[in-house]
Amino acid sequence: MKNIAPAIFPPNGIGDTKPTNQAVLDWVHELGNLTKPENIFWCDGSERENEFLIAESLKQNVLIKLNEKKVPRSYLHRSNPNDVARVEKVTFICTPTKEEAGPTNNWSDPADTYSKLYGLLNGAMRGRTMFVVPYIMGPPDSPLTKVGFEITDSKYVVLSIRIMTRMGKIALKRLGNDPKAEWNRGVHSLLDVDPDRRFICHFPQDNTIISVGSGYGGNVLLSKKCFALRIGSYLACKQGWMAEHMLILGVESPEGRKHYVAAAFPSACGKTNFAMLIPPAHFNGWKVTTVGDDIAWMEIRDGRLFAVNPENGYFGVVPGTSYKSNPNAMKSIEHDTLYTNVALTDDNDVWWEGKDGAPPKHAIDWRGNDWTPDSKEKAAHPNSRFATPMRNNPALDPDVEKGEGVPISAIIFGGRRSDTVPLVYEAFDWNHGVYLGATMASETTAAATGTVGKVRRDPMAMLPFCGYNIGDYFRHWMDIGKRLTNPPLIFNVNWFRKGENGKFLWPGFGENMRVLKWVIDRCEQTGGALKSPVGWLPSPHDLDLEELDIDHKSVADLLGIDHEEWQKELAEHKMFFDSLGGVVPEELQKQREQLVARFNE
Ligand code: OXD
Ligand code: MN
Repeated sequence: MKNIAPAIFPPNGIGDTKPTNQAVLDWVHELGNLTKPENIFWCDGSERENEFLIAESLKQNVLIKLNEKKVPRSYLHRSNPNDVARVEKVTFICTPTKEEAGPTNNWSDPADTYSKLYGLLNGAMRGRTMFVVPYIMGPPDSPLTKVGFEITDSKYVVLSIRIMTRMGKIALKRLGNDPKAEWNRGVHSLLDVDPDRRFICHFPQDNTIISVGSGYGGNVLLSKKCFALRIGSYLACKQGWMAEHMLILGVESPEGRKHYVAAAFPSACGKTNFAMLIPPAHFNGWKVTTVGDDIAWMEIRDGRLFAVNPENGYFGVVPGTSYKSNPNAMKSIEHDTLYTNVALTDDNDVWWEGKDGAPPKHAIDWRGNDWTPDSKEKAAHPNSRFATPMRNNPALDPDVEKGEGVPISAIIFGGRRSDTVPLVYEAFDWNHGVYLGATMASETTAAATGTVGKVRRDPMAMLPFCGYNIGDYFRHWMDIGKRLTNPPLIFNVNWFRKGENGKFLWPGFGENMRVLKWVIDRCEQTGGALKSPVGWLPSPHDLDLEELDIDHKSVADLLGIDHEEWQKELAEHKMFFDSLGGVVPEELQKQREQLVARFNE
């Protein structure tokens, strides 16, 4: 087998920051004996270490240095063309019983899976360096913050984790020496990047993840989807908090009144764009700030929900990102950014479909082949990504490091739906809001392998990320509601509704501020609404549509409830709940019956 990750040999003073916690040392020792690396590199997160790893990655062609003038301190990585997205069909939740993983997860028996994976890992790091990467998820002094370690043989993973988390000594300090302290064990090996030997396995009871055979971010940056969401959601249910696939943003009025909103959208549906929204000129004086763009960890304090962003960087979808769609993202990725699977121009700049300006006359595409505007293939892979530190974001919220988190006034659910679902509506109460989340659906995207554009139910955008039985997850949401004396209001949005001509009815992007403003008005009890069978709906004059080029018919279509479409939708809700095989809590079944009854009134 060709060694795709040859060992590197650091000089003294680099790669030798060994933790002192005996449990960590024992675990690394065990994995070292199993995978038999050439050497072990103990990461400390320092600048010097990072520079050394970048230099070695350039030598081994793991990275390509980009034009220093155009994109300073930035690099391009190309993953194997067979390995460009999360693979849900080889993602497993390995709980003692199948029932604990529930009807929406692939399950496999923990003992059998450990044995299979240990077989694959046996000798897998021969001739390679084993990196031990300590990191924390959450602000340094937050009670919600958790420690993880990832063992990996990929330099790209180490460099990415350094961007995406608070990595290195800070985690060793947080963990301390208690051998019983809670920390996540993550093991990753590229093996030979063979799709037939690719498995992403979670052992929630052991706080352990083993991922083999992939080098794509979502499968291998174990801090993110694997720990912060799958294992995180399991721990959250057990410990009474919430781990959600949500962005967190702040909205401040010209008078200085500020609210925080958390929003769950499936992968590649615009969470990063929404989190970095720039209000249109009409909203002069309004400010939107980003706390997080993908994951929220939330807990209850004084009867309210408080959220932190466990991450330290953004791993966003590149194609479509432009100064028109997301100026803050563009500014964030102009420097100190690690790109994956975008195109490389002749002057070592990066390019992707949807970037501002004309396409280059010639480029090297994401597979490393020549590309011209006449090529049939895309220059950048539709799921090409940037990893960039959140510090790069000009709209970063000043309270992003606040240990107690930010108080959440509203939760928004949303999906990509061409029809049926109105632009925005509000749930009648918490449990109705849980129903909105539980039945939300979206057209699938390139973030995961499989068909693109097919409507699938994706409860709370957590279908691929809930690390335990979805029925228990719904129950957990309702239990949280019982403990909240000042719960966030819950909304559903759909930026993607299309008109009869097949064109989007809503302009989206910055104009989503108009919807956000209504959400805030509702939180402040100043916004008007009409009662509809699906929830509180704004009438056209409840939305501020001034200075927006949109006709009355489009607004009516955006806010309309088509009873025929909804009969189909209601039948699909039932089919979805039925497909879950009896795990859906009684209260949610009741919500469905009440919704049906409201349509029949
Ligand atoms: C992501 C995803 O990468 O949801 O954030 O797939
Ligand atoms: Mn995501």
